[in-house]
Amino acid sequence: MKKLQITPQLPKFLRHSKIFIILIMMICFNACKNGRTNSVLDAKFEGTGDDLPKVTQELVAPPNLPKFDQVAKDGPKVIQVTLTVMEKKIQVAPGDSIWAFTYNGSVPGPIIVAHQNDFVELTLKNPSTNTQTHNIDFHAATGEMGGGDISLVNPGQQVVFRFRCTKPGVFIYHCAPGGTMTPAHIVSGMNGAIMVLPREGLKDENGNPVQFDKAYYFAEQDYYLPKDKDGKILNIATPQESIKLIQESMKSLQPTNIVFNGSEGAMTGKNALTAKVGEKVLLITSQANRDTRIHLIGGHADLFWPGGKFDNKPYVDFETWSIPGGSAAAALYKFREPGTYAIVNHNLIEAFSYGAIGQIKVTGNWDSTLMKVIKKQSPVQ
Ligand SMILES: [Cu+2]
Repeated sequence: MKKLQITPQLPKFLRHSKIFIILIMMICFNACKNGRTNSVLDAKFEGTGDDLPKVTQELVAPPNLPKFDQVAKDGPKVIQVTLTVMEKKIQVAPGDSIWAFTYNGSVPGPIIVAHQNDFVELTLKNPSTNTQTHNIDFHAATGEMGGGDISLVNPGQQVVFRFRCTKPGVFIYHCAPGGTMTPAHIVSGMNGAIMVLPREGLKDENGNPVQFDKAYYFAEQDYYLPKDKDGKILNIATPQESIKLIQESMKSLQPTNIVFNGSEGAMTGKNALTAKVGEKVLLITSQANRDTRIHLIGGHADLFWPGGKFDNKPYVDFETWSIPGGSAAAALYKFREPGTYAIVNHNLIEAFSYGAIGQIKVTGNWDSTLMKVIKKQSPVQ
C-alpha cells in the first residue's frame, strides 16, 4: 500500500544539507543587516564620553540649523553646546508683547544636531540679570527628568552636563523648573529641539540612503497673554509679574496667539523660507505643549517620520502631519513647482486668525506636466 505523505518534499537542491544551512545563514545575515533582529530593548552602551574627541557646535537661531554632516564621518564625539537663558520682552503680534523666557534669545531655542551615540555636553547659563530659576529637560536624554533636576540654575549660576544620544530622531527640549512653572515657562517660549541623525544618515521608504539639500526648523508656539478685565492684552512691566499672571491665564487652555517661530510674521514675507525647484528640503517642526497638524499648501511630505523618529520606516505622500504636544516631527519634500507655498497649522482658524502660518518661496521653472492653466479667468458664458 502506498504510504500517505504528510510532509512536502523539499526541492532536490535543498535536500543537500550544506546548501540548506548556507541559505538559512544568508537569510539571518540579511535580517540582522536591516536591523530587524536587534531590538531597541537590547541596546548596550560603554563609556561616559570622557575619552571621546570634543567638538564645539555653534548654535544658530531658527529656522536655520548649525553646520553638520548628514552622514557621520567618523566615530562618536562629545558635542559641546552653550545655551544662555535670556528673559526678554518680545513682540508676538502687532501690539502684543510678552516677557519671553528663551534659550539664546530666540523662540524656539536653537536646534542642536548630533548623531546617534554622540554625547551632547551642555553648558546652561542663567545670567544674574535674570529673575527666575531655569533648567532643561531633553526628551532625547535618558535619565532622571531628562536632565531637569541636575540642570536647575538660579540667576547667576551655570551648570555643565552631558548625555548620550541613544535614540535617533527629532526631540524637543524645554524648561521644567517644577509645578505650574513648567508649562508657564514653556508657553513663555522656553523650548526647542535636537535632531539626532542615524550615523549612516536618513533612509527612504525602501531603506535606501536619502540626502536632503537643506533643512529648516520651526516650532509652533502657543501664548496665553494675560488680559485686563475688559479683555485687553496687558503690557506687563516685569518678568516676575508676567510669569505670575501667565500661570492663571494659561488655565483657560485658550491661547491668545499661536505662531511659528515666536512671533507673527517670523516666517512670512521677507522672512519666508526659501528653496529651489528640485531641492529636497527637510522640514523639522516641534510643538512643546499642544497638538498641531502641519500642512504644506500645494505640496506634501514625500517622506514623513511620525514623531520624527528616524529608525522607523518613513510614511510616504502625507498631506497633513500630526505633531502631538511635547514632540517634534520631520518631513522631507522635493519641491517640483515654483511659487510661494504656505505652510500652516491646518486648523485654518489657528493659521489665519491666530498666526500659525509661514511661507516657503520656491524659485525655478514651471512644470506643466503637473499643473497647467487651460483658460484664464473670463466672464461666465
Ligand atoms: Cu525656565
